[in-house]
Amino acid sequence: MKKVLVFSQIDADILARLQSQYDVVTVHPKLGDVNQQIREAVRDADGMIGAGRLLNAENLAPAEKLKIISSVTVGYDNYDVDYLNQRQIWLSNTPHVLTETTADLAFTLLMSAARQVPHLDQWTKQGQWKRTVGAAQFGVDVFGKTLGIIGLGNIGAAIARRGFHGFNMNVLYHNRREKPELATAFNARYCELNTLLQQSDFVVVAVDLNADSQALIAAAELANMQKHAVLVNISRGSVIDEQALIHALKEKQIFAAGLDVYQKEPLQDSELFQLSNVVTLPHVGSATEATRQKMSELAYQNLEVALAGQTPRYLVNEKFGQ
Ligand code: 8YV
Repeated sequence: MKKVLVFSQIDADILARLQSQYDVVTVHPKLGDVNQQIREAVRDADGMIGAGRLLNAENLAPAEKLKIISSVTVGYDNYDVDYLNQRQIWLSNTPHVLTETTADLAFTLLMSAARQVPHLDQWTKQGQWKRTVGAAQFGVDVFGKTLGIIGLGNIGAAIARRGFHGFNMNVLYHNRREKPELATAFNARYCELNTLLQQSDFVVVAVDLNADSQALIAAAELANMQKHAVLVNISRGSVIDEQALIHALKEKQIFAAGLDVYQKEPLQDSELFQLSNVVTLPHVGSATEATRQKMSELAYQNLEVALAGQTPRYLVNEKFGQ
C-alpha cells in the first residue's frame, strides 16, 4: 500500500477517501514539532498533501521515494521548486477553481476599505453615533474610478472584470508581460508600476510571490500613490513592505488598505490592529465551503493520478520522468 503524508488539516471527506486507499500519516502541532514529524514520516512516503507549510530540503531531505507533493493552494511560494526539481519530486496545485471566490474577496476588501465598513460597524455598535455623521466617517467613491491591478493572472483578470462591468471602472494593469486580449475585454491599459500607482484610485495586488515581486510595494511606491487611494492585497504579504505600509497608513499618505495576507501569518500583535484605516482579514481569499471543497477535490485527484504513475493535471514544476 502506498503511503501518503498529510501535512496540514484537510477536508474530512478527502481524508477519509485517502485513508481507504493508502496508508495515511497525519502530522499535528499537538504531537510536537511539525517539521520533525514531517522529517520522520516523509522517509518512506510516496505522496504528500496539504497547505500552509514551508517544504524544502530541511524537512524533505529524508524522503527516499516521494513522488508528489499535492498542494491544496494555487500559490506555491511555500515550496522550494528548485529543490523539488533536483529531487524529481512533482509539485501540483489547484488553479482556476478559486479564481472567482478570491476576486470576490478582493472586491469585498476594496469596498470595505473605501467606505470604512468594519470601523464604522464597530463605531455604531459602540454607541458613538450620536449625531449626523461628519468627515471622519466619510469614505471614497468606487463607481467610475480608476482601478490599478498588479498581476493580471486569472484572479487579477476576474477582479478587472468586476471593476469594468460592475463599477464602470477605468482599468489599468501592470504585469510581467502585456495581455492585449484582456486589454480589449476590460478596456484595460498596461502601465509601468509607478504610473499605475500614481493614477489609480484603487490598487489591487494580485501578483504571485517570487524573487521579482518580493517587497514590490515599499515606501517609495506607497509615496507614489494618491492621498485618497486604497490599497488591497490578496496575493502574499511579502509583496508589500508591511512596516512601510503601516507608516503610510499612520501618516495618512493613503486613505486605507484592505489586507488578506501578511508577511507573517497568522497575524498576531500587529501595529495594524491599532489602525482604523485598515481592514484585516485572516487569509480567507479562497475560503468558501464550495471553493475549498473544489480545491481539496482537485488536490486529491492530482495526488491520486501521480501515485497511479501518471502526470497530474496541474503540475507546477518540470515534467521530468515523462
Ligand atoms: C489557500 C491561497 O487556500 O491557494 C492559495 O494560494 O493563498 C489560499 O487560497 C490557503 O492558503 C489554504 O490553506
